Amino acid sequence: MIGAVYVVTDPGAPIPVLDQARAAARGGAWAVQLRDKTASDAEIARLAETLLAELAPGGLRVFVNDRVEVARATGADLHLGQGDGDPRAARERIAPGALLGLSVETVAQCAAIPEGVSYIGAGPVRATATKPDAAAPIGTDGLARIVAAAPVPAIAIGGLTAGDAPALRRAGAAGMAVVSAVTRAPDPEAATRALVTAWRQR
Ligand code: TZP
Ligand code: MG
Repeated sequence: MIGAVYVVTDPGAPIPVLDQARAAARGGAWAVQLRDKTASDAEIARLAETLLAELAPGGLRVFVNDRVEVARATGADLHLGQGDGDPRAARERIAPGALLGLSVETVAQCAAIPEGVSYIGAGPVRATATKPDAAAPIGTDGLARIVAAAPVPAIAIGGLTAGDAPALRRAGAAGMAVVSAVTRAPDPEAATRALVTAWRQR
């Protein structure tokens, strides 16, 4: 149910968000997340509807970050940060078949993962320039501790590249999420494919 490669889009990257998502889908990503702190709900909804119509039929999961009502209105999946409001309330608002993700930075936060959360985003595993307010990196050891404490699959995030895939798998992650490794790559589709290939290698 949770796939290997999850690409989070970045409106600050060199190519448009829709093209980032399309490249990720062509490259074999399991999911994309629309993450934009400043766009309006209407803009995010329009992007989500476009991606759902184009790419969900091929199996891509489409998440919106921190927009409960956009997820409800479009049928998209939802990802929440720790400060984004009550995941239980969000679960009640979104479609029964929609996935719900929650960011987790510490083992302590694993005790507060309510039923109805589908996966956690665990990190930042490594230092990241993409999220200036990110907590200190937890490393693959910290990731393994969170994996052990969490009642749901963990998707690693933060400063990750294809070379990290083996260590993330050893730590027990269900998948890996990236922003810059795909959205700022010279060839985002090839970069996504490289992540998928690295994840499958064993
Ligand atoms: N949450 C924790 S780290 C991060 C988010 C959204 C940013 C990851 O970006 P990158 O470019 O893959 O380091
Ligand atoms: Mg948030």
